[in-house]
Amino acid sequence: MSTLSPEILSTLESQAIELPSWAFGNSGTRFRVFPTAGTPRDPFEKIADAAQVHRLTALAPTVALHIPWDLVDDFGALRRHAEDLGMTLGTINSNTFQDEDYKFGALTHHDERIRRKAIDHHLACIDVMDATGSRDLKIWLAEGSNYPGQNDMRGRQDRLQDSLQQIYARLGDDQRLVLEYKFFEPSFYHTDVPDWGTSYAQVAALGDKALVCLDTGHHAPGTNIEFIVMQLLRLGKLGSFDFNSRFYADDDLIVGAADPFQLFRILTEVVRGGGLNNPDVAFMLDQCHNIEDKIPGQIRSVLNVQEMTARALLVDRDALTAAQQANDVLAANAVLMDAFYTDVRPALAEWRESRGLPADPMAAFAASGYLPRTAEERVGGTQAGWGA
Ligand code: PSV
Ligand code: MN
Repeated sequence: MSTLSPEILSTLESQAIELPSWAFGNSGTRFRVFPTAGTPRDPFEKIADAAQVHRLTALAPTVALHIPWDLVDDFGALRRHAEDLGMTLGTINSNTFQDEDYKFGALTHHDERIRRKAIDHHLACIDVMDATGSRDLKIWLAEGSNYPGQNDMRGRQDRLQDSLQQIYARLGDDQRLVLEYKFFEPSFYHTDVPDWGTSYAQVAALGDKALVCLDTGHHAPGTNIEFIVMQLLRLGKLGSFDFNSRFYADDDLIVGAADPFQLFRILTEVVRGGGLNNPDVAFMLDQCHNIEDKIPGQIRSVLNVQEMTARALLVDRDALTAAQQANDVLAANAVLMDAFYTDVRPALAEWRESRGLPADPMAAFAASGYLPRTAEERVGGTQAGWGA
């Protein structure tokens, strides 16, 4: 008998995870970017690769874009290309970390010309959203300082709020802004949006269409991330996840690879807080595949999220509540561990087959010959990467 009930399977059927376009381009560390044969040369090819993930898993119908990396002349054409492949275009990510002008800040900068330029970049991103039909603008800021005294931290918060207000005012009725936080890097002394509290304070002052983006890699070691998930859901301000794994800092490794138990705990709070299959909470990946093949890396990632979601759905809520109410510490913990230790992979494979999907999407992709084919076809041009 399957370990997964029909109710759980029907919940899993609605799960959708957004893929980042940049996961399909070349990436690396500050030491070296290793190119791979067949890497997409433009956003059209990135979306074709993303469509492979969805074709084999039925889990990833949308792709997030990054501007200017994914700038094209005709976003209507990119949108049609995506739709022809059964995909839609998702979150638009702004980029204020690769322009000479932004060395000392962008939305927080004291130089009004530079701050205006950064605001205008976000307004241009919203123009893109209008053309792509995207709902969310995701803002991650590389702003801060390296030395005590270098900047007036208070003035920068005030200017950030003013900049965000101007961006917020341009959003359409059905559009949203999500503000991502990160505890350090590239600045090492202070960061302008370092934690969920700052992001929350900034977006709460804007209005209902502004929410927090939680990137799982952006916390200090030992942080109880599921507590933050619980709190943001409770406050109605969790707009999106950027899923990935970290061992040290912003490693951007495959979600669920470094610490599957943490992913389970996060998803358990998502289920508890009504965040699963809730259109207000976007599930996205924010990853890079520096040494492994990119498409299989993304397939593995969405399967990891699905597997841990299934385990989170297995938590016996009634038994958990009863044990909690009885202050039965070990029984409560055991309820959670029972769900976590349940191997759902055979049941998911069987269920996939019953829906006309491959039981093993990783093997099916390897057998498809897609990678050698694209390596042969995609000759010439410039492979996509951080700068393209
Ligand atoms: C940089 O840390 C980063 O990984 C942020 O998490 C963003 O979401 C991503 O880049 C794309 O801009
Ligand atoms: Mn992120």
